[in-house]
Amino acid sequence: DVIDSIQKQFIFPPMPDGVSQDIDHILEIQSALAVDLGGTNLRVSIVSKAGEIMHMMSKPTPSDNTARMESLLTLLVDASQIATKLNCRVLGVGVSTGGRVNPHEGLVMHSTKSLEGWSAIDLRTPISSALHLPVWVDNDGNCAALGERKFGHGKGKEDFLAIATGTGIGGGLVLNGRLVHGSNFCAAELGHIAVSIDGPACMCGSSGCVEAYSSGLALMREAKKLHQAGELIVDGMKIDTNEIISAKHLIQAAKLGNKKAEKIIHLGGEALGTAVISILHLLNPTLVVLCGVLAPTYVDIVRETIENKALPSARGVKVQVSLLKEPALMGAASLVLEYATRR
Ligand code: ADP
Ligand code: BMX
Ligand code: MG
Ligand code: CA
Ligand code: ZN
Repeated sequence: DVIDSIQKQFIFPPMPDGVSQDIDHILEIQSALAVDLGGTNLRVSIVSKAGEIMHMMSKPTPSDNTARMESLLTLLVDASQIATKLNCRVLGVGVSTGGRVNPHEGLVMHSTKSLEGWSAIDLRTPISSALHLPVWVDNDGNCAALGERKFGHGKGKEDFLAIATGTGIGGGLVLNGRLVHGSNFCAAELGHIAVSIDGPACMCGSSGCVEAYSSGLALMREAKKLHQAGELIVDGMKIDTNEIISAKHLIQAAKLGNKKAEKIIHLGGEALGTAVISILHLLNPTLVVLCGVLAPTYVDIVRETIENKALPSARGVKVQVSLLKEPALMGAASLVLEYATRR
């Protein structure tokens, strides 16, 4: 408030009473409402033009479409009220979601079982009717790449790849400075690059996809198997009886010297590295940004796999862990912040 009054007194010349509201308007923070809908979590936040997360809410992703849409709209309405209190002027809504998305129509065309039933869903119409704001929608891996391009390691880069590790494995590709969507919005679905002819079943209905080896869900599947065999818990580990066994426990076990857990994680990292090599040999980008919860776990193994198996000319690629807290959310915000002000 003190700064506010100083700004009003000194930066802006004194004005008659009626005009002071315009100054408040100038001092508003231009911002976006950003959504990230993943296989496990639904996040809604207010992101400022400078890339600051002003407010964040999250809840587990509901399991049916009606509840998903309801939660989404409720959180967005709450966020827009909070935005007013924070003096944020909301320019629009950006939505990052799993699935193949037609961004021109704001439509989720198709989802794998990780968002069961989330197919042929028009997100733009209900959100824009409820909030009276323009709405942008894109795939979450694509949004992660956009987040990296605007606020992260991808700044100023012509060619790079973003890989998002979460429940699944998402991907986003920037080529010649542009995000690639492909002929039917299925480009950069990196989770479904095959690394084996047979291999474990994938949520997409196929098998041997990198997602079936390296995702949070894949590690959870293996952690549960180990636990059932009584081979997960090692000295220094404690798991409550009601706790759901997940990737987190597998990583913890590996760190505490569980060799079987270590081997599973190494296989996940090698699978991811193998998928990355395929992309290097297809596109030869300069940078790969690893995003999401598993990025720090996998980065060294991915680098080592590239070093051992990629063609010498492709090995120069930089592999970096994202420094952003929420790359996909930042990318969803960037859709609004880049395009709302351009119109
Ligand atoms: P979404 O896939 O919904 O976008 P997140 O990016 O929040 O979700 O990631 C959720 C996944 O990450 C789940 O599979 C969960 O088990 C896993 N996970 C969450 N925290 C950790 C952690 N500390 N270490 C490893 N895995 C984690
Ligand atoms: C799945 C697929 C991708 C998504 C990726 C990461 C669906 C619903 N999802 O491969 O589109 O980018 O998961 O998603 O088809 P997350 O749930 O890990 O955030
Ligand atoms: Mg996600
Ligand atoms: Ca993608
Ligand atoms: Zn698959």
